[in-house]
Amino acid sequence: TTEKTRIENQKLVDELLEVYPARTKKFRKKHFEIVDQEALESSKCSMKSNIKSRPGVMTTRGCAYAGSKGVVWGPIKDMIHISHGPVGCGQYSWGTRRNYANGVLGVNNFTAMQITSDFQEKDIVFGGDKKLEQLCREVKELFPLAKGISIQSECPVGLIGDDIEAVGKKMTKELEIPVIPIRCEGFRGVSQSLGHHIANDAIRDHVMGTRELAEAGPYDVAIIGDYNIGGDAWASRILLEEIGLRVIAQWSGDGSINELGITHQSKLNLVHCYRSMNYMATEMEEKYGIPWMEYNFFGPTKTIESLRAIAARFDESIQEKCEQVIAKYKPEMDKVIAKYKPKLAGKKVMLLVGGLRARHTIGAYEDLGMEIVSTGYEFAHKDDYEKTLKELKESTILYDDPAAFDLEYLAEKLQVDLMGAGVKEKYVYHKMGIPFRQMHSWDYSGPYHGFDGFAVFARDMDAAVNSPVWNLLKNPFIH
Ligand code: CFM
Repeated sequence: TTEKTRIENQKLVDELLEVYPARTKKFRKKHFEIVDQEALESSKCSMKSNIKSRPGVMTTRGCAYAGSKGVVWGPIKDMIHISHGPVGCGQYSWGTRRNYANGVLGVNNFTAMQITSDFQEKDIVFGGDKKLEQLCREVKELFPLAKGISIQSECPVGLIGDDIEAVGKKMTKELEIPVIPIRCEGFRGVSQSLGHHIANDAIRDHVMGTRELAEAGPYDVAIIGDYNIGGDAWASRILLEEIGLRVIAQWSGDGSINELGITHQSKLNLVHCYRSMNYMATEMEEKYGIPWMEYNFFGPTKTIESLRAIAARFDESIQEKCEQVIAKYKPEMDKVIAKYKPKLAGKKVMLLVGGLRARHTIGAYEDLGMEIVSTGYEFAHKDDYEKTLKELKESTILYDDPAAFDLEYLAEKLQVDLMGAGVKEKYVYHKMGIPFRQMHSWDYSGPYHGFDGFAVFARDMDAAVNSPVWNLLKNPFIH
């Protein structure tokens, strides 16, 4: 029974925590929760989250710079994003997120570039503002069609007290394109999450409401928080358009600065990644009265549910088209399920993703008959955990900012059939003989959003779990 599993799982987590020294154990204990009936009924979660990682305990989190440059601003394709500071941050985050964008590289798409001020000792001692000005001028000369520049601060910029705001003002005037300073120094906050917030605030202060839509329509919507990983936003956009809506902006996958500037004229903001962009949705609601809603385009069950909920915000013509679209794709989706469910039903899945997907992808796994036995986040907040509870069954193990050891211990003891996390985890699990899928980058695959995405998702999960290679591998660690 689930009650019995819950007690067993509680014991498992207690055993896991035994390896830690007393104080660390006390601290880390608050980052685990075994879902029980009470939590399910109340949707109240006692999980501690969004607090500093325990020193010495390996964390998979990123930093504020990652959250701003890598996540929110980086995908804006027609701007140059300067990694301002020492060369490493820009270099090691170069091309690591699969945010696809249309356009011609170097002309109207700069997403594949790594532009950095490459701080040297001299810049740390005497300040880097002059160098930054020079860099902005060079950018304008090299890429005259770039529609703006963002300055993404790395740690030292904040530590030495450079005035990038003054540089931004001066350069905006001189170069006649927006030059936007962003104070996303990596040391701020406890993870990339504060970087999202800082990046959102910079959009609010420098871009929101600055442009006008040539012709506004009754069905104008904006996609907020889809980064077009492996083409996700494209697979989502076509569905919204098919039900008769007009997508006026994509935040920020395959997006442009103009799209950011006109979004205050949207009729409804559709929020996919709540964690990274809820700030802007509420901002536009407060300032311009634009309603927003969350949706989930992973797996046919959630996609259909979401499409209907979106259509319900509009008139009957949209609702009618929505039903036609569902009727059109449903047989295709049933075919995908008929093909893969028999091979995947009952398989146990464990997940660790950033701040959203650990709950948003659950429905897609369940559409294939797979079961989530344990899930959690790197940097989610309390509201994310409470939203997650609605997707979980009793006895599921929930964790926050887990250490590599925690995950490996649980994966082994729970005998999971599939682990879904990031590249830092992947090869450890392969060595353990456990099938693995990257749930950040989609493992060089995708899209996973929408109906098109589900066909790819199902194929990929089957390929991972049922690969004959696992039979050839004798696991040296598990016997
Ligand atoms: Fe949102 Fe994301 Fe995520 Fe995220 Fe990220 Fe990402 Fe993520 Mo990696 S914006 S919170 S900071 S859905 S990069 S596209 S996969 S950790 S779960």
